[in-house]
Amino acid sequence: MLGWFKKKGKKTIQDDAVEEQVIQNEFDDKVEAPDEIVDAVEDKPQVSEETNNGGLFSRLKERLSKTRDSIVSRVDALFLGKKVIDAELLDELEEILITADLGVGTTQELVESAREQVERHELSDPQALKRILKEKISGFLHSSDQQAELVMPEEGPFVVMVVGVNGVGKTTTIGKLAHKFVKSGQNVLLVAADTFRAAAVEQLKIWGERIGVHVVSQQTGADPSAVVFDALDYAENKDVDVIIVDTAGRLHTKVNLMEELKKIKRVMGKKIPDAPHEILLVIDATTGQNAISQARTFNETVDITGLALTKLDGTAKGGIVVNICRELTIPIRFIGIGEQVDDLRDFDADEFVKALFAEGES
Ligand SMILES: Nc1nc2c(ncn2[C@@H]2O[C@H](COP(=O)(O)OP(=O)(O)OP(=O)(O)O)[C@@H](O)[C@H]2O)c(=O)[nH]1
Ligand SMILES: [Mg+2]
Repeated sequence: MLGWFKKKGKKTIQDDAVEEQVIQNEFDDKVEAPDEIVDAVEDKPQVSEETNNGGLFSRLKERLSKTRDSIVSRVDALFLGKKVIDAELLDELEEILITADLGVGTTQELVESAREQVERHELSDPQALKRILKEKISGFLHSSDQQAELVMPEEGPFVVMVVGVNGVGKTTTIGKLAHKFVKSGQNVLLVAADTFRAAAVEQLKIWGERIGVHVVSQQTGADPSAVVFDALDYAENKDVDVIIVDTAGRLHTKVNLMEELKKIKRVMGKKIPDAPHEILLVIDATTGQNAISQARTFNETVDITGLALTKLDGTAKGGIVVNICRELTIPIRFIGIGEQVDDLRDFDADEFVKALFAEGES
């Protein structure tokens, strides 16, 4: 398992070295949220008991089962009983990969290289082709995971700004991420800069209450940049290690809303030099290929430093992970595999391939 964050110049924090104990935050303000919001959030399953790595891996495997069925099980069924690789088999393989959202470019690269190897008589056995497929997928996944861990500044709080289109899972990911930091002994502060959607502030406050983290907020309709400015002001003389800022969902094609993000970012930089240190784009894995254009546009606007890919548990189209790694140079830092607070995983390419191809302990 890779470490998932480190302080500049310090050792990586190992996820599995961290005790499962939740360290109470120094802030103990309690917030009251309306009943319907409490119900909506509390309907979600609570923290799972599972802590060992074997259990965590089998849960990952189980959550990726729809994607595994759409890629690996279909490939197995296609290859079953086949002795040779012919044009028809390659065409069907191409269709499977496209349907699983690996993307046209990725699929063509995979299938063309297989076709060439067959023509050169270097490849004839379908099982060997499956191995090659796995190696190539693994290669694509490794292409962007070099800087997967978060790097926190040596001094002052680590400021994370979370952005993305509507409903992708930003607020939920923030709750899960804040919980990870709290478990690692960090003092976390959440900032409700989604002042656009009614109930967005309450949603974040409920997360804050669940995980024992203070939330700075203002009323719906307030200027998000002002909320952020005041929050950073508030944090100035407190012992805060991590500040995570929630922002309103916005379509990447809406220029004025994208400009607003630039402003929020600028305000952070004025208050804390180099902030935000991390701009995390949340992408819904069920979105399909539109995810790539979302990432490109957000990146052009605010320079995305990392990706969180959510809802991989609910989709057969998890092949998008492969395409994102191939098409973008932005590392996938986290994957969301469910609605529970501990369903945010560090993205580990090797583990992902193992889970996808259903290998290892069950
Ligand atoms: N199955 C599953 N559901 C998820 C995951 N992440 C988030 N969700 C669900 O997706 C829905 C939307 O999540 P939010 O966190 O409110 O999304 P958001 O991006 O903050 O939405 P807006 O603020 O309205 O733009 C909720 O029902 C979440 O429980 C995940 O990894 N898996
Ligand atoms: Mg939200």
